Amino acid sequence: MLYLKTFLVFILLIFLSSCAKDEIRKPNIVLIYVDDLGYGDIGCYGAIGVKTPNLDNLANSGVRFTDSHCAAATCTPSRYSILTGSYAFRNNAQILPGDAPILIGPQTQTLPGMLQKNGYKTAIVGKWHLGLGNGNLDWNKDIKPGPLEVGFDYSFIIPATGDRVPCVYVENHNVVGLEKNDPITVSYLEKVGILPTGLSNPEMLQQQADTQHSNTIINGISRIGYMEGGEKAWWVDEEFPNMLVGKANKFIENNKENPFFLYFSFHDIHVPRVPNKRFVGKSTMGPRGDAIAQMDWCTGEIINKLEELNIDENTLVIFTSDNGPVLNDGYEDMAVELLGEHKQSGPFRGGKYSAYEAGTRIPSIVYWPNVVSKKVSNAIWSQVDLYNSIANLIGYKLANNEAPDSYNMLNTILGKSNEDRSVLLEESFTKGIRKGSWKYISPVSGSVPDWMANKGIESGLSNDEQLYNLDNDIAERNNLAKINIDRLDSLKLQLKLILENEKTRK
Ligand code: NG6
Ligand code: CA
Repeated sequence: MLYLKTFLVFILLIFLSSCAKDEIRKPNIVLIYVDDLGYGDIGCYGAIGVKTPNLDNLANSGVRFTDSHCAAATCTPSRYSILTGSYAFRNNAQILPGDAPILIGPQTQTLPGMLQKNGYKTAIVGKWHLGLGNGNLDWNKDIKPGPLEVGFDYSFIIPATGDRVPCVYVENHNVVGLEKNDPITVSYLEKVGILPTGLSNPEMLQQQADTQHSNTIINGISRIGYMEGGEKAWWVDEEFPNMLVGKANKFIENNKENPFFLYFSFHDIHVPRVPNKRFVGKSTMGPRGDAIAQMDWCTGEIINKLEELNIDENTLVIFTSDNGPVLNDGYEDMAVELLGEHKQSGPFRGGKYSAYEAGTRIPSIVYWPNVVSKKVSNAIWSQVDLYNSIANLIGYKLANNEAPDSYNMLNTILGKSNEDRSVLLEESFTKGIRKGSWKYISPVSGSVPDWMANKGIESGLSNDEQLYNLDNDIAERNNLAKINIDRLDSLKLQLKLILENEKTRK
């Protein structure tokens, strides 16, 4: 009898403890990942030519960071790092063509995969740009491996970029709306099929483009790469905001009862910039500014949905960008001519592609009503740290070989601490390293590619070593490499250690 009683009490205890666990629900996580948004491009960071009321609201009750960084100055490496917690150089991640095989290997542990293991439903909606398939992909069959094979439960993607073919959405394993009798062919080597190109038919274009962006015309825009077929499946660029917000909010609705992770990866404000007509003229800067207004609206729609479902207080929202800003990135959209007083890079030098600060120093806002309080934080952290920090948030301990470069910066990210990352790697066409206010940039041999030089992009590439003290030289003008040798040597050593070790986190 005593035995039976003890047994029943034991069962009751187990039952109660499992109820308690259910009550402490894991927070939802929404990562809003904007494309090519610069430090100075939104209101709360000093934008002049465009208003961003939704983002300013987030910053009014969240943490706004002034020294947070994407892992690299271009998209593919940054995305690789944010999803794997690994520096991009470890897998030689560089801007991929639209027919590249998947960059994240099947054994790689990923942020969404880690969350999946911990009971989250995970989704990507928006730009992928990490490759699909294993080479020679047939777009008319099952498209895999892709996001579903590396940790996402649901995927609705722009496969590469808006300026690259194929110009179709892929939902889970298939091109959306593809008809059997009109198969898709894609090539980055030679023209396929008979569709007009920017070079053959410039009169068909909404925006004139440089030669790299003058291949197949889809929706009045010439792209990088050639495609043929799949006409019913072609996207309409102007509909990106409605389409992507629609899919993102549907995923949120479907998962409102369980923890979810949404990686909402914008097309804006990447080229081609052809915002929906609702946003045309919303800025004084032409299509680039209007695309920022559109991006602000999209963000607001996600927040509204969280509020409407009454789950905003249980959702950590992280808003940030994949690399710094660029004005002319291949299309004649007046971004340079209409810039006015607006400073897309804020006070920093360079932008997208650049080794200078504006390459990776981007706006980041962390918003979580009633958990995170309003703050402006100058702490240094990198997006590569999100993996480990989120693991800590949900009480998961990383395996030894998981997310090798991801530091636990949770307290900094939630605004509870001002602690800096001990050293910060900034990847670009070379490597930079920051320790506090000091910054070192590795020299490179050779010259800057023509397309960069022609577009007025300050690459930061130099045959000489560069050392700056951002405390009194925020725009990296005064190279101290020959003056402060000790500092130079110590930063070089830090960089060497990163490059030589397979793992940099504790
Ligand atoms: C570059 C393209 C640029 C853009 C970029 C990728 C040229 C000359 N430029 O190669 O237009 O597509 O790749 O941008 O082809 S990113 O944000 O995805 O890194
Ligand atoms: Ca980008």
